[in-house]
Amino acid sequence: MIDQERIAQLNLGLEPLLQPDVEHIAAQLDRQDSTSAEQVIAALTAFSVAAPSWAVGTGGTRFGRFPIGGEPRTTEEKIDDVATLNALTATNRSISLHVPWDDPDDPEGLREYASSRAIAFDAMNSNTFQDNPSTTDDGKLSYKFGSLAHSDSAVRDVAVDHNKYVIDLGVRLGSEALTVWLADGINHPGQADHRAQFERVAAGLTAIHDHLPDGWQMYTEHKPYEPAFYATVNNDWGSSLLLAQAAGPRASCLVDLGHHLPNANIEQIVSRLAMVGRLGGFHFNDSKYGDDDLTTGSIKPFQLFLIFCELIRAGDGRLPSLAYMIDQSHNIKDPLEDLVQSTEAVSIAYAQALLVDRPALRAAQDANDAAMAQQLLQDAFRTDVRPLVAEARRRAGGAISPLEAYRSVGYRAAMIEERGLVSVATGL
Ligand code: RM4
Ligand code: MN
Ligand code: MN
Repeated sequence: MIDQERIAQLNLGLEPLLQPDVEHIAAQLDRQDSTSAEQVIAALTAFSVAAPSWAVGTGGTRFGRFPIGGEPRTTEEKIDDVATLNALTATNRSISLHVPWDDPDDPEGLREYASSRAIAFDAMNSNTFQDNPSTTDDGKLSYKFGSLAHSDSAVRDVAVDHNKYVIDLGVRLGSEALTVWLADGINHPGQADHRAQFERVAAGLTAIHDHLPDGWQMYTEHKPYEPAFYATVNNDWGSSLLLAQAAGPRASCLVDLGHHLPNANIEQIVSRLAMVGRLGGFHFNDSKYGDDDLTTGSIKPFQLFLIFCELIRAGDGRLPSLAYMIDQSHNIKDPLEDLVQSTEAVSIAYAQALLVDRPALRAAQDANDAAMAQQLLQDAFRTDVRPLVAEARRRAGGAISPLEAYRSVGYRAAMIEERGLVSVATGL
């Protein structure tokens, strides 16, 4: 674990450099009579984005996997890594588990463990895309041809039961949501009936929804392809919305930024789902081609900014309280470094979106003044808000420069020492 004293010490050297930058942007924002620097800092301080338990280990590709060393071997160690991340960023106060990659024997003990490190449990994720002997009738049933969409009701039943199990586990951990991403689909045209598959998934999700305890939410997550390469059942936001509507009032759609066909207008999708009250949350990442799971904001930072603009529009000036999570797979970077960078990118996009002069934008839109509308967006997007993001982190006890701090405390080397060079995390 990274000790806060050490972070404070590292910050001391950077503070004299940071303060003039913070003052400069504060003065700039004052002149513009827009959101003030203090308001941005307060919003950032309240914001948290969950880290996925499956992304603190190195991900693989179909071609290989190169463990980085010191990877967490247990859910406890994954929590330790997220606590370390949060010590640096002060912006990742919860972890999202994936079951059965994470399947604690003692959920209350795990909850205690996490809370002693100031980490809460975000949405639970159910895995019915791999065969799990423990939940598929001793391995007699298989998800090879689907789970909730399967033609065999016995397979559908174990998939529903698994989701109920994940909800029950989540209750014991203090989570309040379930995310359902399904690999169900069709690889070869004609292999299955589109409509029958969809109706079976809708029925399964309804049964899962019926099991939600009070106060719980459920998210349907769409994805156009992979591992099914001809069609997936929950392929896009339209299908996701239909499924959420079919499942019940507490189901809404989760938008994973990498789960769209190239050039999809994700910010418009966000607007539509928010409009009908079915926007549930996000899996942040970035991509060039498909579900690349690259560092958030590394390829399309403007898109990320526009998404946050839509969110603030939906929340009438404030960020709606949805499930904000990161979902990434790191093949060559140190996963914690990548998560630090993604968290920073999300905070930057959020801060920039807060700077948009919304009344002026609305006026420009109503006057059909496209040039002014563009300028207003660009003014916000081109503002270097990094000092505000760093200042918010500093005030919350995080690191002014989290990547540098992470490297200088030698966390990875210490973990290699403790956990070994070839430890392997469960996950992708
Ligand atoms: C999927 C999807 C899900 C995640 C799995 C591991 O592509 O993004 O959210 O749980 O990967
Ligand atoms: Mn996802
Ligand atoms: Mn994905």
